[in-house]
Amino acid sequence: MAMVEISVEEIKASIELKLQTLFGRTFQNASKSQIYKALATTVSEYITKDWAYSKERVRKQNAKQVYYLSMEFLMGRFLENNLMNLEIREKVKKAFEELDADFDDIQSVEPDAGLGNGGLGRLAACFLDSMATMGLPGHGNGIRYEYGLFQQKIKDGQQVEMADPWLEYGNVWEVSKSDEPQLVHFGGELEYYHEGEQLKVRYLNCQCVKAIPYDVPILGYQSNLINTLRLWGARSLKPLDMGLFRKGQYVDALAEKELAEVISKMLYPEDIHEEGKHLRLKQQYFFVSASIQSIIKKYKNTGHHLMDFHKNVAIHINDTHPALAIPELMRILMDEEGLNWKQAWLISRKTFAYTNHTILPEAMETWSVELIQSLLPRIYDIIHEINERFSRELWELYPGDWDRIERMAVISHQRVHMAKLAILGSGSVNGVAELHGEILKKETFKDFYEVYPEIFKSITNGISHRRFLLLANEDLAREITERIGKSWVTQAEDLEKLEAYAKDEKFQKVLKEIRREKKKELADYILLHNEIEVDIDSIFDTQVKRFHEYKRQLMNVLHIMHLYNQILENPENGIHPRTFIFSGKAAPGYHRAKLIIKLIHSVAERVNNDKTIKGKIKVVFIENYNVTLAQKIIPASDVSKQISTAGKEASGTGNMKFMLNGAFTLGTFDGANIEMQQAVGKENMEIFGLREEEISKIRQEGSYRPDQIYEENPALRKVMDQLIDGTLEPEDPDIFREIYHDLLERDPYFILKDFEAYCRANEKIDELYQKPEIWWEKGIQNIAKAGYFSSDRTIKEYSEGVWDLKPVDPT
Ligand code: HBZ
Repeated sequence: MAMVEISVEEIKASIELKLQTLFGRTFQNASKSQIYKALATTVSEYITKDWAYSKERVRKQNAKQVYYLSMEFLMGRFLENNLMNLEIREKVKKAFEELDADFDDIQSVEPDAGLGNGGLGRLAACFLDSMATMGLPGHGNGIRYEYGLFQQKIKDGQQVEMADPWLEYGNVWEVSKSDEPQLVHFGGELEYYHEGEQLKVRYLNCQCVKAIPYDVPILGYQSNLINTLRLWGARSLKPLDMGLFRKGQYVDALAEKELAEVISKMLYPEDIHEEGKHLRLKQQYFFVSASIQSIIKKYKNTGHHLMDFHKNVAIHINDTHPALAIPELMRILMDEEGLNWKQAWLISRKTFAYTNHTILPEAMETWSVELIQSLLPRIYDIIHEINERFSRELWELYPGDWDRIERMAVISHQRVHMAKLAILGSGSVNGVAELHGEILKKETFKDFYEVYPEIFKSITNGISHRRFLLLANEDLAREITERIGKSWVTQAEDLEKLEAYAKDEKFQKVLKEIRREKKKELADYILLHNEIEVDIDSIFDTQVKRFHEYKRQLMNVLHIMHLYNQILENPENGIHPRTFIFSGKAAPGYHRAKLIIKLIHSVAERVNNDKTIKGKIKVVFIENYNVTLAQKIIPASDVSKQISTAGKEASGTGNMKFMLNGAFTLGTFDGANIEMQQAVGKENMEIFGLREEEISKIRQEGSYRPDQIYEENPALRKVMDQLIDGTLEPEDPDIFREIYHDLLERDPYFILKDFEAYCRANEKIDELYQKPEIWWEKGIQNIAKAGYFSSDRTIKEYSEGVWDLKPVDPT
């Protein structure tokens, strides 16, 4: 839907009317939440009408559609994003002004839809935004978790997890379709039998769960295509057992119902780590089976032949979590639609595409044969057959090479390897940045690359530049548009026109003032939530992301301790004041990551309360990082820290959001940082530290001795010793001892090795910041070159190179 024709008066009238009809209230005596709902319902009604036309248009044009299957969609708030896409944000704000109410206050009632952990889930959300904007028929399929990612509280410097019941007060944006359920089967036994020539299968004694679709409309900017995010909720098929109920066994009566519905209860909070839990496998199959069934049903309604399925449908699997979609499609095509193995396999390989998001071994999914066999007997049989046929093919290719065949087997050591299944069943496999794609080919999936080189690709990630600039930094967006016109909103490469303004003093000043305003807003937030006063003229130096050792938040803290020591030694030290900002969650069971959060708080306590350093450095940890907070923190940041150990961060996407807002990146040669630097030039980004090849070599040689670095670098030694000498937690001086020992003895993420270079890079930032004409010129250069990192470009590459998808004709 392009721009909505609605006046300020009409908006006000509609809100008033909705308040009366929904809640029996007037604007004056309505609560914030009622006003939010009245506004959101107004907007959603506009959308739903066009949604219907949109589906009709896609159907009539017989357009190919893509389904993006993902366990995670980290959507954030909908209201303001939808208002932006409908181009009525200004008018709504005006309406609120006239009603004498604060729009920000009202929109803050909306929960942040946190159905994801981090990068992988946010990427899925950005892709939905781009597909709708570009007129591409692409839909998300996932799980309607009742509880999103936990809310993080900090108590005594430690992370405490609280539930996130985000649906507690309803969700205005979803439409539940309880009359269009799919049935998903678990467990039971199989009975194979013949019907004429054909081998058929019956399921006996299985547990059946109802999957209810909840559809959320996905709008694009100035686009009249509205796509769908379909989230599946689990419902028990059995009505409450009234027999038990009458006998007074209420709890037993409810238990079975609960057992089914627990499937969509909550999001697993682990990012980059697999737990291999029974319920997690159930979640995966639940949403994958429901999605594939409903996709096939819809396809069959078009009347096309199933052998042409892949010409009309592409299915993307977001990492291996939805990889069971492959055997599930095979199952339906063979068992229910009567196709033979060869036909079903051909269609699968032409339909599916798989993206890998990490090479960390602990994230590689495998499931025990026993578990899959008992929970999904038919699916197991199909995976087994895929493996048998593949092993035979390999035997032809590499006769006698048992080692290789064993290495490549989908089922080995009594486990099913999901990445291998995903590769075999897909026509395209991709990494998410150039370096990552290369590592997949050369290392992680080397054997498979040798057999199927043509299916391997790298497609560098991107971000929704509309949410993270037009929405999150409205003033900056306006100033950009004033100079280069509005085309950048849909053609992000046009940001390049800003290069002409890089040396323009006026524009530099504008950027500086807007940054200052954003820093002021963030400082107010910090004062309110952390009770810490920060200086908005200090450098806001930010590292926000999930806590993981490979992301090296620890290196950041050690450097802060070092800087603090330096200032104590030399109080006249000429450094520019700096505020170090951290935010991010640690997986609840990830002890070390949580300890690093504690360390940041201990250092903050010490540094922030030391009057002798005259506020030269401050350390702030902002609790409960989520999409909404990202939109607040990123535009207020001067420096973006992207300091993962080279080779470990597949791409990163936070890095791109900072660049887009004109922050200066201090990063390693990792993930998309490398491409960002290629785009913006060496002088506009500070890259430091070991490269991936160097680290690989050191690892292979086994020659790394962190203890030697400790011996040779007195400043570093001092910092390390402070971890264990009671400087930080006098009451509990051993609390950080394990970190100390691990750094000294193993340092698997090369923190000590990169420490010196990291310190130098930080000094460089300090120098640069003190030369405003150079600093702000670099800021502008970064914005100008950020266009490539829009998810519009990424989606264009997927559409053309993977899905063969074309925009629908808007008329
Ligand atoms: O995906 C992230 C990467 O760490 C990040 O570099 C990248 O930018 C982003 C989007 O591509 N990965 C994740 O968020 N999660 C996983 O990679 C993951 C993979 C397998 C799992 C669990 C998590 O079992």
